[in-house]
Amino acid sequence: MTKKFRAHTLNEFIVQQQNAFPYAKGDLTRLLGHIAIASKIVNREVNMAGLVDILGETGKENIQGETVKKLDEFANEQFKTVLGSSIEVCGLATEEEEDVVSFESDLSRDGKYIVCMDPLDGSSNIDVNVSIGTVFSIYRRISEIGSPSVEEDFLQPGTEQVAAGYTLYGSSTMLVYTTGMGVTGFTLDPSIGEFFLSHRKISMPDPGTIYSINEGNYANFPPGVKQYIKYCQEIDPPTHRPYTSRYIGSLVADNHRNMLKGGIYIYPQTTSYPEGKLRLTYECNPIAFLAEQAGGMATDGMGNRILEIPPQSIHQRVPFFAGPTNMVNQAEKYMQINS
Ligand code: AHM
Ligand code: MG
Repeated sequence: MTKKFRAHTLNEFIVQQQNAFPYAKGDLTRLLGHIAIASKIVNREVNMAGLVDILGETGKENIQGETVKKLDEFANEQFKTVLGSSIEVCGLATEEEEDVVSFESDLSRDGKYIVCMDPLDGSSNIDVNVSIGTVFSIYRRISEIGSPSVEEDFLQPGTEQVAAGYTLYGSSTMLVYTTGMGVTGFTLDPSIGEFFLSHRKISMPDPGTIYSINEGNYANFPPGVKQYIKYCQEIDPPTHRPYTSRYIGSLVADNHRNMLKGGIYIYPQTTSYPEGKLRLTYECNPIAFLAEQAGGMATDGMGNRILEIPPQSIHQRVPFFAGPTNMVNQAEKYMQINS
């Protein structure tokens, strides 16, 4: 007998989840739907990037002095347009904008939520057809509904996230998100433009067997990280060491693989980035929320849970250690011995 197959779309799934909360009005459901739509538009451009003349640099620099690629700019504009015309979001903070963007229409001012995001992360991989991603965090605003959003709305600790996720533009396109009830993954069927449920209750294998770090920076790593790398490389079959080294250089893709296969991601403080490279509000917090929801953890390597670090500014950087609990604890141990 053929097994009956019932495909769940992303929309069906988020509506089902909403039904678990009798007082939910559907705003978050619609907001996640809007993020999915903008992601599909970005996905279309990412896929066409080699064909249309969109690759290459704009010649401009973003506020952090990094070169802005055309696709980064395109993605930023798409999310701004889609979220700005939605009625659920009153403001947006992105990697490409120095200040928060407050949506000023009457409808937007009534929006309950703010979004922090990196519209297209992994810029160094754009031109070379390697996986990149969109990563986002959603918070309930703390300013009064009906007024413009204010910076404090965006400086809430990660523990206050209502939802977080990413879209991975990889060999297939996936949207993975959490609302604090586990992590769920959806894969885009490009022929009909629909995300289908493909990964239920993602759970990180622990301990894993992969470590992901840019070892080219080895000489500039803190002693604890250097020792942890040596630990990963030691031969000890009962603990599955040496671990495999995998590093794409795209936060989303590296953490996606690690979450599915079991691996630790580390971007520590270095000489060039004394505070770490990754941004707390729109890169580390969403990945940390997902890591915890998949059974893992995320810290700054100095004993602090990422989600509890109070952001001082929207572009604040932080050292980042994320992965299965046993692996992150082990790395933390080496960091502490050497501090
Ligand atoms: P970006 O926001 O400019 O793309 O930088 C963030 C990226 C992450 O995706 C990635 O994990 C990291 O930077 C890679 O940095 P490096 O090239 O220094 O290893
Ligand atoms: Mg980024």
